Amino acid sequence: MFNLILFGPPGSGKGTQSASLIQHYGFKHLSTGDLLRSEIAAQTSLGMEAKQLMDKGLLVPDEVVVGMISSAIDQNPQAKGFLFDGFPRTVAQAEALDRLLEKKGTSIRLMLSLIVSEKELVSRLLKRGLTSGRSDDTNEGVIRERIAEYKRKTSIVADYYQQQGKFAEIKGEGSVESIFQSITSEIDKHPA
Ligand code: B4P
Repeated sequence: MFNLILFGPPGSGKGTQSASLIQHYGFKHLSTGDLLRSEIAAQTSLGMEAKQLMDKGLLVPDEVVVGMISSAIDQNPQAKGFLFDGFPRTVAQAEALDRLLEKKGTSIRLMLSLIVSEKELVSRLLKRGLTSGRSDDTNEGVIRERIAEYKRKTSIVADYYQQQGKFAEIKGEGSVESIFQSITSEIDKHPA
């Protein structure tokens, strides 16, 4: 089983590249952002609480996202491998993920980190905000807070996987296709 984490700041292309990677490799895609937005759309109490934080550019509590990922893993016993997109975003989430996968007799094979300048991140997210209807993409202040939250709590998660020898960086600027090629050539260096 090959389990991949696609990592990077908001707007770095995680969701965009995930769409092509699941087609190419048959991964089961688990995006905590998408799971949270489904809860918001269904107007559950979890979704309503998450929305308050997401609209400020802040992370949702670890226990909420870990609970969602745990049920999503349990609901997909036949998966050939998981692509984690936007998760883990804190060291506590990374540790919880290790424990969940260990119970299934598997582990993370690789974390790929998309490197994109802050100027480009802000410009991409503001552009997406024009059409996405996402309230966290329309306000530059909120976008900058999401990037600050990434620097405060998330960037350190890269060290966690680097120490385990499971980490590689990918240049995340350029065409979507050229970035996809760089990602697949890195994955193909790591047989399952
Ligand atoms: P997410 O849904 O994970 O969203 P994201 O980080 O904003 O976006 P992503 O990185 O996937 O976007 P992409 O680059 O593909 O998180 C939203 C919120 O949910 C968080 O702020 C947090 O509050 C909460 N949350 C989620 N997971 C959590 C967790 N684990 N713990 C706690 N809270 C959590 O796309 C960006 C834009 O760039 C698109 O418009 C795309 O078309 C464009 N783009 C992509 N590649 C490009 C390229 N090469 N060139 C030009 N444009 C490109």
